[in-house]
This record gives sequence, C-alpha cells and structure tokens, in this order.
Amino acid sequence: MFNKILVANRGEIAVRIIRACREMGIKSVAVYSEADRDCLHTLLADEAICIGPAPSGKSYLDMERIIAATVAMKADAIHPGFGFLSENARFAELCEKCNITFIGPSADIIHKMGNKSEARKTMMEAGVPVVPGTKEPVYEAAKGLELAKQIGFPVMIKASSGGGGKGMRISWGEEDFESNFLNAQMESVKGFSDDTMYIEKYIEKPRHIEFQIMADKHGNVVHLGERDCSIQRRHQKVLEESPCQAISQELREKMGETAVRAAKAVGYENAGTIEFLLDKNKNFYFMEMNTRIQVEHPVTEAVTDFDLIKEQINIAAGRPLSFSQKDEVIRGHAIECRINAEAPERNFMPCPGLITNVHVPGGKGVRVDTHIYNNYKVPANYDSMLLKLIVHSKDRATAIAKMRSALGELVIEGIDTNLDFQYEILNNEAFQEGDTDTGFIPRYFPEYCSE
Ligand code: MV4
Repeated sequence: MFNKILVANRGEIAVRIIRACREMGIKSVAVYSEADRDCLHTLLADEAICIGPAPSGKSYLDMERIIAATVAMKADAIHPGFGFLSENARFAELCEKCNITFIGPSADIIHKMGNKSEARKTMMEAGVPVVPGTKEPVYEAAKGLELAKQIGFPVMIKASSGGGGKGMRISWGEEDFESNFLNAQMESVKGFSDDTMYIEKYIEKPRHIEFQIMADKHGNVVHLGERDCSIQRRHQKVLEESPCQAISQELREKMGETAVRAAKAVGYENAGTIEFLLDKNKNFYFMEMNTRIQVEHPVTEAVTDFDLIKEQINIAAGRPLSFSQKDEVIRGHAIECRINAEAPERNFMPCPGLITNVHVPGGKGVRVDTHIYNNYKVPANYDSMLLKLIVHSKDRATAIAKMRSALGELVIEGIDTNLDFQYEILNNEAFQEGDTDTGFIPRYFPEYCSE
C-alpha cells in the first residue's frame, strides 16, 4: 500500500480524498495555490505545499510543479480528483515516467477515450450500441452533408475533442447543415486545435444516464448501477440521482452489462463512467467514457455503500476489488444537489466572496461534502461549486422530502448561491413524478435560460 498520496486538486474533492487517505492510514499531501492558503484541503491534509499563484495554469494545471511537489514531499502516488489534470493523458504519462502511481487509468486509455470519435469507433467494434451515425472522422462540410443525408435529419454535429457542449451543433435539414458544421468545427479548432468531427442522428428529449464502473488490475470489472444526470443547465449538472426512475431491473442489467463490456473492450482500469443517452423508447446509446472519479460519485456510494475513493486507491495499489457483481445491491434512492456560488437571477453569474455564516444540515441519510466554513473567502479563480448535499432514503419520494428538508436547513450567508433554484427544481411537479430529460431546465425554467 502507498505510504503517502499527493492530492492534485482543491476544494471539496481534495477534502474527500484526504479523508479516505486518513481512514486508510495513508499520509496525505495537499497542494495549494496562493489563493488557497485557507482552503479546507490545505488545512486538513497531513502536509501541504504551495505550488504557485492563484491562476490554475500556474498551479493546479502545472504538471511540472505538481510532479516537483510530489518528489519533494516523497509521495508515492497522485490522486488527481476531477477536472484539472484528471483526464490529461500527458500528465498520467509523466507520472508513469517519474515512477509515481497515477490513481486512475493508464495514459493510453485516457488518450483513447478523450478522442470521442475514436471512442465511438472502438465501442462500435466492441458491439456496444452507439447513436446511429458516422464511423470514420469527418473533416469537410460537403462530405458531412452527404453522410447526414444518409443518417437522416435532424443530426447532431460533434467535435471529436469536444465536451461540455463545445463544438456541438444541431442541424435540422440540408439548408442549415453547412453553416452549423463550419461553426462547430471552428469552435473546435479554436478550443481544442482539432478539426475532427463526427455526426450522429439527433436524439430528442433524451435522458443522460451514466453507469459507474470499477475495474481492478486482475481483470475484474464491475458496474455499480446508474446515475440519472438529466437535470443540467448549459451542460453543467445541477442535480443527480440514483437509481433512474425510467430504468427497470431488466434494463439496468442490460445497460450495466453493456457498460462492463465497454470497459473491458479498452482494458479499462480504476474508476470510470460510461455515459449513455436513453431515448423515449428506452433505447440506449453509448456517448462518452469519463476516465475519472466524478463529482456525483457520492450518489452511487449512498445506494451501494461502497467507498469509491478507497476502492480507487486499492486498485492503484494492485489490490483486487472488495466486491463482485453479485454483491451489487442498489438500496433505496439517493439525490445530490450541487450548491454553487452563483446568482441564478443574474444568469448564474459566479459570486465569489466572503462567507459570513454557514450552517449545514444533518441527520440520518444526509451527507455534506464541502470545503467551506465560517469566514472562508471563496476565491474568484476556480469553479463555483461550494458544497454537495447528498441524501439517501428508502425510496424516491422520501428522498425528495429529505432533500427539501435538508435544503431548508442549509444556510450560506455573505454570497449568492443557487440554493433557492435547487428548491424550485425539487418542488416541480414533473420532477416529483420522475418525468425528467435533458430539456427539463429550459422547459420549466425558461426565465433562467436566456442565452
Ligand atoms: C446528443 C444529444 C442528442 N442527440 N447527441 C450534450 C453534451 C454532450 N456530451 C452530448 N450532448 C448531447 N448529445 C445526440 N445524438 C443531446 C445532447 C444534450 C445533452 C446530453 C446530456 C445532458 C444534457 C444535454 C443537454 C443538451 C443536449
């Protein structure tokens, strides 16, 4: 087992990883920027080292500084968390070269799954259902139009290096294809220096369903059920839950088996997520694979009772998974609400600043993952997520009741948050009936969705 792990991240996920290390008897090292001297992860770790100024590019995204800190602090492994360097294949490779264990999959797999059209092709060849569309990359609008006509309109034009909706456009017919293709491609060239595109049939009102995968070095690959992440605003998840109301046990087993097949097809190792679109007729299609632990992992922890961060560390150290597929029991229902420092009424503008008072809810089945505390000053340099509130109860209705009660207890003063917006989602009748898809927020909260 590792002696010391460097946590190459900040905020609540760094705190989450430090806690897992402490419980496992592993020493933890926090890295922090000059803006994060007072952040909870810096204070909570066994040791901490400043890696540079506030801008991420000069601290949390600076590979050389993080490797140097790891060597200086004599840590034997790095946990990258999510965001920052977590899906950077060059960073994973650099760790490998420096004899530092990267807690995650190999650089090779990160690279392969980071290219969406290549991932799509790999999955097609493995017999994993993908959205009907192109198999080979597309570079020219004229060629794209020809293929789009074969697929049938409407189509979704996507950038191979895309993500978070960047480099993605809908085309409703031949007339608007060329301009949308060129716009999506231009965005991709600007954002990712890559003009590689692919085209899919447009799926109307899909649900975003993702399966949690865990794979060890001994060939064991297990899925831990799904999360429904359909409640999103501009490709940012707002609320996640497990299980999904629309998925029967039979469909869960089929999708889960498919997710395991997808992971096995690439020789996956460590924690990963297979994203599917689920259409109105319950057809499911592979979308992307995320090669990191995700923000919403506590939802899966609640319904399975496994500690995914500890499993990640065990896997990286060569230990076998602590459970097998037959141990997978989904118990009850879990919901996570992301609480951000932002002003919904001002187009969700980030609102950093001094938190003058915090009170967190508690009680059975209530979990709070956060790095904030009284008199903590939220820096303007990073993501606006402050806190994750996760509830677990015997069924969806009681979980919703618990979440409404917990949100009612949560107090964050001094800065604006989306707390009231979360409350409105939970009070929405369609949400309460489980009638959700990726169009939920624009449909029921159009006033919050001005472009
Ligand atoms: C789609 C789609 C419909 N049809 N692909 C959005 C982000 C990127 N990861 C994929 N996305 C979508 N791809 C086809 N062929 C609809 C979306 C989509 C979406 C997906 C998941 C969660 C929220 C979404 C919001 C709008 C559109």
